[in-house]
Amino acid sequence: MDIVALGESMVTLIPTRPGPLSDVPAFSRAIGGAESNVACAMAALGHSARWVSRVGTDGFGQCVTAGVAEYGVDVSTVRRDPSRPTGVYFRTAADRGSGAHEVAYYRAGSAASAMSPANVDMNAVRDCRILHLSGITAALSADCHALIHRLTAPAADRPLISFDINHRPALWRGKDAARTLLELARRADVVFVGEDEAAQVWGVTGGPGAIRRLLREPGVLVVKQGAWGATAFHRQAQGTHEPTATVNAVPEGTFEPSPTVTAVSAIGAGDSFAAGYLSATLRALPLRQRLRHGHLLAAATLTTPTDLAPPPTRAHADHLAALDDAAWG
Ligand code: KDG
Repeated sequence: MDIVALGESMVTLIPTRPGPLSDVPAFSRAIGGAESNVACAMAALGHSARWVSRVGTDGFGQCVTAGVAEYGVDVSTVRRDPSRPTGVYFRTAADRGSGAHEVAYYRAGSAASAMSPANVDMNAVRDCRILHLSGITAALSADCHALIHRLTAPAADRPLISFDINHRPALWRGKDAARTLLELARRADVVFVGEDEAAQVWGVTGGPGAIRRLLREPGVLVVKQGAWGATAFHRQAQGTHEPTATVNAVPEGTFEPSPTVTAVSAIGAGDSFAAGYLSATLRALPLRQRLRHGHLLAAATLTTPTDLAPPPTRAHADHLAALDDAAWG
């Protein structure tokens, strides 16, 4: 597999009109899950992708699994647990001023929250070029945390570990998000984090360079800076699929501005960004092109109400990413 993504996916209830959860009268059903969002976008771009997880035997488990499979993702190792439900979450439309969403999770005790090193097919997880994980899974349960800890353990033959911090405060109440997320990020090869997210979790406010120092200079660090752009640091070759010569990294970090779009909802945009960046990494494109592919996929999701938008085709994305700097500035 080019990529394996492990994590919980849920039925997502999207409001049919703006307003607080207390007022919204009806919702439409979609699917969401940070890691499966990445797998779906990668599959849509032509990569082989697998999603590894657990769902209930309820209809929602069937719906989520079928929805991910529709993108061409391998779901053959997703296990169904008759004793636990599939997670569900509701959210509001983005607030007009702040862009924030009100989110209500119904996922405590879900089938995915019972994932552990004992009930997940570890060979299916490790048999890939990139293993994509996120901080969400570590927050779900002690077993899930143990699983992520095991998968990020140093090992000579492990795949490239991509880790998106994905700080979800609602999942960390009473738990130490800062310490856990820092420890996991320091074990990863490629780390994605929002500049605002790093400030929220770790209180680090000195920009991308300060985040890099805190994380002890991971092989690749991508700091997302919202509507402004993103900065990537690339320390060294990350495996045989990563010819250093084509990367064009600079020590102070490579900044690439975001295209200007009218955002409908930011939920899922970070996953799309990661997919674009990782897809371009697998294709050994230069660093600026990796950032541009990340921005292009994020723009597609930003402009839709759902957690994942079908990405542009690879040929279309290549065309847009190759436009000159004036079009990107
Ligand atoms: O990144 C988008 C995800 O947050 C969304 O799809 C739902 O996985 C989700 C979560 O745990 O919030």
